[in-house]
Amino acid sequence: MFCYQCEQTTRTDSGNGCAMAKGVCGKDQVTADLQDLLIYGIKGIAQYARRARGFGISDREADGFILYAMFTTLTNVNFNPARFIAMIQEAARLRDRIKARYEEAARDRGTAPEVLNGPATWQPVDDMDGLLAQTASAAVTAGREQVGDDIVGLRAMILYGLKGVAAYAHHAHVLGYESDELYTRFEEILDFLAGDPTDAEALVDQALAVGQLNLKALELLDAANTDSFGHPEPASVRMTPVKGKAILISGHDLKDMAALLEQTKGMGINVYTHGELLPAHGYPKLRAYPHLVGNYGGAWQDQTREFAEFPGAILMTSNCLVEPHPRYRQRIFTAGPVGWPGVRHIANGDFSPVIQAALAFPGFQEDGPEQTVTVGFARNAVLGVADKVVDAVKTGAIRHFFLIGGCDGAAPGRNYYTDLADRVPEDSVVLTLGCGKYRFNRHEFGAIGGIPRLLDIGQCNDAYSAIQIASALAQAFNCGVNDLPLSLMVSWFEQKAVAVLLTLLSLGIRGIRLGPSLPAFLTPALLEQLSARFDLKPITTAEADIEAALHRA
Ligand code: FS2
Ligand code: SF4
Repeated sequence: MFCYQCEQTTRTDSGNGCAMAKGVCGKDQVTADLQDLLIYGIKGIAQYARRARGFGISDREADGFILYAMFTTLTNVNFNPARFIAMIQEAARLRDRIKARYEEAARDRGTAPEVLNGPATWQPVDDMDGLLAQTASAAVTAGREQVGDDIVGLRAMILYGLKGVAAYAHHAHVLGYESDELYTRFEEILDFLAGDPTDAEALVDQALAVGQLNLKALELLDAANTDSFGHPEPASVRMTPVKGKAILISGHDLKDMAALLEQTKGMGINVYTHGELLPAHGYPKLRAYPHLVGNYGGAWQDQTREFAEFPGAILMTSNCLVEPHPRYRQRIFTAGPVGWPGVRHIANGDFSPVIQAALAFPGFQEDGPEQTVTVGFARNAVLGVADKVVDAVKTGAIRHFFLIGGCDGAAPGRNYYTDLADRVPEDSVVLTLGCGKYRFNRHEFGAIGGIPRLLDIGQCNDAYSAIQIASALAQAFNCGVNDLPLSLMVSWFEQKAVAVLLTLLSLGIRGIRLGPSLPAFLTPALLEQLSARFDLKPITTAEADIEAALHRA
């Protein structure tokens, strides 16, 4: 096992990465190795899918499978070895189907099909021991002795960025939004990785191409969400319980949430959002369900305590899942890409088992005190008052915008982001995005001329909204995004954040502050390169970084 895909990876003097029997996230060696093999199998599909497209052949089932299967390998998504074994076999089946179609098309046109190697020829064996014996060439560090840490790090950055793209594109896919252009580029980049590239410049170019591809995925997801559920609007969300039976829904998936709300209609069960589903309250078509009563709990890393205390059923629709405690193992369910051995999985969108569990548990015995937060400042809502915002900047009422975007985690260094939000001067606005906000979104921030000082744009999945807001402001001021009084303070944790960071870099955005620690897969040489080209900087202290942002240091 070797994995260094997330921020919380093991860091030691002798090297960074989770390499023992279990990763910090709880992923065991078998699951980690099976995930590597699955990625290897997916590269094999892409090798043939890319070539088949040259003959006008595409395979939508394989395209969708690639997104779903890659999503299962993100941090805190799926820990169930049995699911990985099944997906590895499915990857080989899909690859062989596309291979046959590609070779037939080539022969029909009188050309010899290309003879491919690596993942294209891999034959996964049926039994677990045999499979695990095949992991050497699939490991993320394969070839490190020959090519060195910089090349392995660049390959890893591309792969992890693609995992993030896969997650975003999968959320769009389940709502019926797909793009051939996205699939084509995605598979081209996977095919590039399958060739074990060693040219550093080409690798950097492909990493930025992943950033551009991610922008397409984010745009597609934004269209999927807003077409399906309306544009988010500012909405006040209750943060305390309401008496009655209860279901808690966590993760990011709006389709699962809509289906759960529909299936619990009129049953006397209250539905609460958790974690990254908090911004879902801003969508008019979701908010319209009266039994969507509020939000419960905070960010993902607090779930063991919060889920244990929640007196109903719990549904995880995507990351971040941590090992379910026995106190709630019988009433937590997974859906979509998520999995944990022994935890019941809803594969068909029928949430009856979740509803039965909710009815069997006592629910909340009384109402909690009223406490609310406001969500829903996505692009449409912010740009709807763009004139007011632009005027406030012109008159000096708003001096600066701090976008605190990204994830939360258990590391103590993450207090930086709370300090930052609390210390931002009174004449500046804090924009939030992702689950990093839960540490401070109940604090009092007030308003500037009627504009709230804390504007929540949404999930990490809503990064497109943030980019659109920044672009529109730049247009209004007739300048570039880098010239706006805007500082991006990115708190990264997992691979979606890698994808978003690559998007921002590919858009030429400079001076991003990244923390709480820098990616372990980036070597000092790579960091130096990114810093020279994009002025990418590590966080320091909240006071110093605010000072530097205000004075553009
Ligand atoms: Fe937070 Fe976890 Fe949103 Fe990330 S709930 S760290 O995977 O996706 O952000
Ligand atoms: Fe370690 Fe993160 Fe990989 Fe889990 S996902 S094994 S914590 S690097």
